Amino acid sequence: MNNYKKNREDVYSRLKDNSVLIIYSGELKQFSADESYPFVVNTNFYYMTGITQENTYLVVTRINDEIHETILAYENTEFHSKWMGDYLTPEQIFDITECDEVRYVDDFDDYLLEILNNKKIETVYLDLEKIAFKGQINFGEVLKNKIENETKLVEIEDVYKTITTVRGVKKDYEIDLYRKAVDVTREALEEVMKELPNMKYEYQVQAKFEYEIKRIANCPISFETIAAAGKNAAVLHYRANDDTLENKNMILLDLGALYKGYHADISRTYPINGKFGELELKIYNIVLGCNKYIINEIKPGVSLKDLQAKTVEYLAKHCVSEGLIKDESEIGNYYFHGISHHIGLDTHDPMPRYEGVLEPGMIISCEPGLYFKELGIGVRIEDDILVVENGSENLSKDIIKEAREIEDFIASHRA
Ligand SMILES: [Mn+2]
Repeated sequence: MNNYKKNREDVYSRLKDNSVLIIYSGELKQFSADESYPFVVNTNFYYMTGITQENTYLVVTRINDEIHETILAYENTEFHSKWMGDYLTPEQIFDITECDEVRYVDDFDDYLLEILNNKKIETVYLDLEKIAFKGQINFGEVLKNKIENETKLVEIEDVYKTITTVRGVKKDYEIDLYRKAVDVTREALEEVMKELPNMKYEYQVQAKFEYEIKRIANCPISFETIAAAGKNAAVLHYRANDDTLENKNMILLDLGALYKGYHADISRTYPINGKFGELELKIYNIVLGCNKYIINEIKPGVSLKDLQAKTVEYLAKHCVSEGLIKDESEIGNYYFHGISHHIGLDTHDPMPRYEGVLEPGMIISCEPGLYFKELGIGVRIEDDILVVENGSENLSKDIIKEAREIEDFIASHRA
């Protein structure tokens, strides 16, 4: 049984009998005349099928515990093949998904009616994730309205939390892909460090990283690269990357390579000229100490809330003892984000169990930071951590972060 089929089985095992599950891959968004935005697949659909093609449905009926899986996808036309290349053929879809049946997506409405007319079907499961973004269509909602217009005899249930809960615990094949995403990020960061002392602008650091991940493994970015020098590092989601590196001591990089759907999410803070200043080093080492302390605290049974409380306590205590703040209550001015989030098919993977506790197989970030804007200093050090039976494994442990190691690396590769 292949990975995607196994993922589907793990979801079905939590659903009721005499039901149908319908998941949609999403639509291509028009950009201008004949250009569209790059297609971003619904990650729940991808998790269950391995397909990244637009306008594709997974429809699964379960009747008297008999499961039947159908994929509905585009039919190739001469015109489309000539201009854009081929859509997946039915044979390719069988190969990727190991589903039972492939139909053309033009048949979707008829097929839906056929299923709803089956008197055995009592429940329809849809991905009804409520996204509050203005004006954006939720395809689950569209489908829900359509079904409610056709029949009042079925109960519609949201399957979003079920799928994301299954997704929360990563399978071995996913962990392998994640390791690859982190390793590409490591290799690219090393190339960045080698050239850093010769660079003049934040965007050159960004460009170097993004070029390298593309060159190494054809990876796109996990999210918009943050390359924030000096006081810009105090802006959490700094996007401009257009400032000069001149007269700034450090640059904060928050970035990652996206490998086959899996998002590395790494932060490192480097001295631009290759050597940490005294004050910079003091702040850097508090954040590094906190990063290592929290990684040690990550284990099954612990919640992200516990980790956050420990982070605040650690940073406050050390900032006071190093004379950076007078009272521990001031720490909120210099550390003001969460220590951790789940990572996987999304950079911020859905967290249905945010209130719950960590389990083996979950992958989370560990990203303490300190931001002293008035000093022109911001530091964040972020690793990607796999929760294992007896604690945690730092998947990004090979991306160097000791101040001395960074200085030595830059010095020994200086052009
Ligand atoms: Mn992060």
